Amino acid sequence: MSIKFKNALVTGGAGFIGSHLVDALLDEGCAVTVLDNLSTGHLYNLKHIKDSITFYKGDIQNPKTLMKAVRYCDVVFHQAAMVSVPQTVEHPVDSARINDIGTLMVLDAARKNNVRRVILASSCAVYGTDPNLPKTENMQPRPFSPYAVQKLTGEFYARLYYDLYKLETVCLRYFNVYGPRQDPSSPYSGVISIFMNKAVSQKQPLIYGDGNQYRDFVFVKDAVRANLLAATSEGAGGGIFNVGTGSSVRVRQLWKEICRMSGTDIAPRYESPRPGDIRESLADISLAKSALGFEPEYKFEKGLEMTYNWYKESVKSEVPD
Ligand code: UD2
Repeated sequence: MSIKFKNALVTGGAGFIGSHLVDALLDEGCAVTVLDNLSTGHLYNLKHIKDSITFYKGDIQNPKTLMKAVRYCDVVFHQAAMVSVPQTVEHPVDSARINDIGTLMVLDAARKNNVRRVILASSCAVYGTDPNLPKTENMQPRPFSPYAVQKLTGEFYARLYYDLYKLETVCLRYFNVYGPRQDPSSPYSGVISIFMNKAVSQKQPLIYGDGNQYRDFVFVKDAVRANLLAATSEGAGGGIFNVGTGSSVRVRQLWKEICRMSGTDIAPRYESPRPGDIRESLADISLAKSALGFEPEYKFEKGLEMTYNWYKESVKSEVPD
């Protein structure tokens, strides 16, 4: 891909998706600045490129640090957030400060520094309780967590900055992103990271419900490509796009696949469904295809294998979490 910008800021660049994005931007010859308060991100994720980036340890809510980080950037990828849904349920006000005010501050810093385009990490959480599948961007959002409301608010602000200030903004609604570097250590971590951790340490996984619930799992490198396309595609400004694959995998089937890959044969433990969980999730990605040229490149088996290899290696080298 040939990108048309030289200087990029990645907020949350030490995190799971952010750090992969930093790698891709460097590969494209971009000068990259990272702003991260390391609350959930890890310097470990940037160790291999630490001499090639400008790193600011700081909060998006600190105007001074934010202005310093955004200066000279033509594109901002805003990944920093409180990313756990249950955490935002426990801390609705604190999370709103980070996810709403923080996002507004990033947009405003971009406006004041004449940034060309801002890409916001949004979420399929905004679809909430709507049972219709697959999800299309024109469905009425029905958020049912503070996290979902906050992501939706970010989208509204993005659109407002586009209309009012002519700042080009693009919102990407991530479905279930997975891959190397996803931190499995919290009970609210992504199911793939938890299952990988169980498989490599030969422990029994827990399946909530009957395991027939399904998700649209998208490999992190595909999510990164969607970001680069969103930053470069003509006419994408003001848009909102699903980032998924358009196909789904059941949780039960996911564990089976990981067992096959790892030579494990541990039967999962089943518990009642997790409160608030949606049953099924699936993206319609036709808009991202037609407007951005987005096409997922990693088949599920391939992405899962790359992820498994990473977890296997990181257990060997005892990656700090
Ligand atoms: C995803 C996003 C979340 C939000 C939400 C919107 C992740 C990590 N989270 O939550 O940020 O956007 O979508 O709907 O991408 N499960 C098990 N065993 C486990 C862990 C999970 O059975 O040990 C099940 C869980 O009950 C659910 C499925 O796996 O049915 C996926 O869970 P998840 O936490 O990975 O992601 P999800 O879809 O709840």
